[in-house]
Amino acid sequence: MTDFVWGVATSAYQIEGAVTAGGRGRSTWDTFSATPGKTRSGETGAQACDHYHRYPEDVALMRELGVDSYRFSVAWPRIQPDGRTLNRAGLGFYDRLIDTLCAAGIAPMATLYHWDTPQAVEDEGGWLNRDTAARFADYAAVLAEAFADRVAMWVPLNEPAMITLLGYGLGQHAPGQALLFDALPTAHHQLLAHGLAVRALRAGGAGLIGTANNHTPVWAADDRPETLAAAAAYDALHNRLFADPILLGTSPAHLPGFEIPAEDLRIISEPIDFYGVNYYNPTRIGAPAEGNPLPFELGEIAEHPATLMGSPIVPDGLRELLVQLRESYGEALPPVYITENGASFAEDLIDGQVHDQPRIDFLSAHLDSLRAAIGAGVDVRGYYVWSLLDNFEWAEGYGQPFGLVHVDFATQRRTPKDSFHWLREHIAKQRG
Ligand code: IFM
Repeated sequence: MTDFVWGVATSAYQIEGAVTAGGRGRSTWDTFSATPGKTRSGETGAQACDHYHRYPEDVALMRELGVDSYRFSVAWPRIQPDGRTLNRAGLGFYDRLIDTLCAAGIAPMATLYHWDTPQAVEDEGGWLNRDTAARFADYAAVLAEAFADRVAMWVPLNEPAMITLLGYGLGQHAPGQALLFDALPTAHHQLLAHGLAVRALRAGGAGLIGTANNHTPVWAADDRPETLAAAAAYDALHNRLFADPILLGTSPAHLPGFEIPAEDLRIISEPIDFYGVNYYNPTRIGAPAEGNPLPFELGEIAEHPATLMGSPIVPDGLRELLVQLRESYGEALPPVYITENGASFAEDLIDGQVHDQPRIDFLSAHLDSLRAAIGAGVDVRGYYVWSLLDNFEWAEGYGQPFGLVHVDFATQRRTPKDSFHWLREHIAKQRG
């Protein structure tokens, strides 16, 4: 694995804080997290890890870790506070971050959108409004012009399926709408935004352009026809909703009634250079109980241990899904990067140390699984740990530490955990 890219990943709202600094506009997550009852104990990303001011220290940590690449996201409301007007001070922050990364020999991978929509764009309908895709393409063009000379890899949208399912379908994330299947236009418009952004980035001279889609192996709870139909419906919503249109240029399989017009599919399936996969766990699916408005029931995976979030720990699921992707998409699947993988565990800072052996076991087992997928013929070129820092885990607030580095949110003191030291040695060994 000598040419393999080792990286860490974060996102703007989860770490930056400084939500009014440098002319940043309000985002949907500022609004949502300030709404009583939406996040754990009303926690918000207003301060988070204060990465906006402490990025030099965080880049120094990455350098110490020895990663090749850093995947971060750009906060759209810093660049276009009202979703239209350019804010040069916002560009300035990322300009400094990117220069600091390049000086440290760390290749920047920029995600354009990791869920923090400018509130002004949301007020005009957000992802329910087709025009948001055009707004997003303008924003992508601005970023390409500013950073194409230094950003090595680009990801237009992070986990768009989660925006559709959690943000507009179930209302558990910003903007907090519970529209169930009426949320599907947000998938269409995000897909269009992806395709238009790919075109805008290419026109602006960007290097490698890809995705960061969340994938889960779907395990049917039994083999009754109604359970298999439920599993296919869930697979369509979680896995195929974005992958089929982008990779195959077709409307997603097993989603009757969700047809994307051919002229949009041509934009959406604009060729990409890599396919980013975020993997956390498999999902068990049962047939829907009477009265369930959804065509499936989420089941338990009790035979595996779980993270603090309650996600089953199934390292082999990574191999399983990568092999499935290769089988489903064949030559249409470009080289793959694992753009996120990681876990939260209950852990304490004691005498300046965090002994997070469960995270070491988690990462080690998932890397073994990744090697098995490569051995089975899947072209995987890199792996990004989620996450560099403990951070704001959306509706779960600060209660789910995912970091290789512990953050004391009262003092902002950073403490590398045992997993940080383990990964540093692991990367060094792989390089030989
Ligand atoms: O923290 C999130 C991230 O923002 C998107 N992918 C999953 C992570 C862990 O839940």
